[in-house]
Amino acid sequence: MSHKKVLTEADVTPESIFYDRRKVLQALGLGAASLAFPGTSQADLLSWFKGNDRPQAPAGKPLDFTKPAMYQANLPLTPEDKVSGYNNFYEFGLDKADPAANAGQLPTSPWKVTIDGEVGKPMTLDMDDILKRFPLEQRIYRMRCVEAWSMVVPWVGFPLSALLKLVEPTSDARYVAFTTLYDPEHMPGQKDRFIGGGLNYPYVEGLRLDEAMNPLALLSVGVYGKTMPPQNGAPIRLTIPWKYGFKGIKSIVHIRLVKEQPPTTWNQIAADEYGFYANVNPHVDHPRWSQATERFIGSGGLLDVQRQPTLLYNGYEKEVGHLYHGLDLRKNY
Ligand SMILES: Nc1nc2c(c(=O)[nH]1)N[C@H]1C(S)=C(S)[C@@H](COP(=O)(O)O)O[C@H]1N2
Ligand SMILES: [Mo]
Repeated sequence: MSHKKVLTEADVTPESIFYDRRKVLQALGLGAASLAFPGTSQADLLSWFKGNDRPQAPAGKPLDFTKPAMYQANLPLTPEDKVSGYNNFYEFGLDKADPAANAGQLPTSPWKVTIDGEVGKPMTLDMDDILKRFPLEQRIYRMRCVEAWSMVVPWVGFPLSALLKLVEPTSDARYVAFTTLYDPEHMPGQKDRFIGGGLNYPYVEGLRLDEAMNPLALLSVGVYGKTMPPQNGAPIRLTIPWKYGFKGIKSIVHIRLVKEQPPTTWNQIAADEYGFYANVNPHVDHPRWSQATERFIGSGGLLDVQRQPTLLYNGYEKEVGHLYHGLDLRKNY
């Protein structure tokens, strides 16, 4: 999702090669760095290349949740180590392995979320409050990154609509604006433009109110049955399965109901490439690569890259197609 380098679709690194590259890097690192730092032990260097010297997140806690039949899609899941090892979270670096290596010390408890703006009952909720108030469910969703890779993820969360109803949106509320935590001390990408890819921080996202009220729109607090790992956006993030992954803003601290369409981070940096809507669409290509197919990240390893057709609205047309009737999807990408 680098906006500077001119990428073709073939440059988007297959995850099998990504894992291989980590191994090569580790091996090379050992060799090269051993020469540069003759006093350093191989174990220390290997540890450094793996990110083992950085504090790891505490293990996820098991959550209580139901499994509504309609959301238990019968699809092969992306394995847990890939869901939480291959991430985009630019606050922790641009490499897919950076979030897992660098997000471990993100303080996620206590955590508060403020919901305000065009609402009758603005409020600030503690995470414990949120977990008590909203019954959790597991939902198995397809997840499609704009970079043309995809996963199938068992999220645990609750409908965004439940939270929005609680604060009673006024008749002036037309959009919902979301903001990620701003904490440069713990998010190195917010302090250093090189690490953070030159994005504006804090990361912001938005939805039309009717999109936000759609039953598929989920606030996720866990994955694979346990609390959310920091690299996936602990303790609470958005999951909008019919839109490109960048709409799924992580580590949310503020939800504001507003009258006008709010600014969104990737749109601010490259408006011609990342629209406000960002609905998954095989017929509307990214200016630098095709969106017709995607690389599914499954249990396979090297040489087992699975390409599959991209589905309109990521396969959720029945549930969300009506939201966009009469909208030119080429203009409103
Ligand atoms: N705050 C924040 N949220 C973010 C991002 C980010 O860099 N910062 N990356 C987005 C992108 S591009 C994707 S594809 C998804 C990835 O979510 P995952 O790592 O849980 O798969 O998070 C989205 N949410
Ligand atoms: Mo993405």
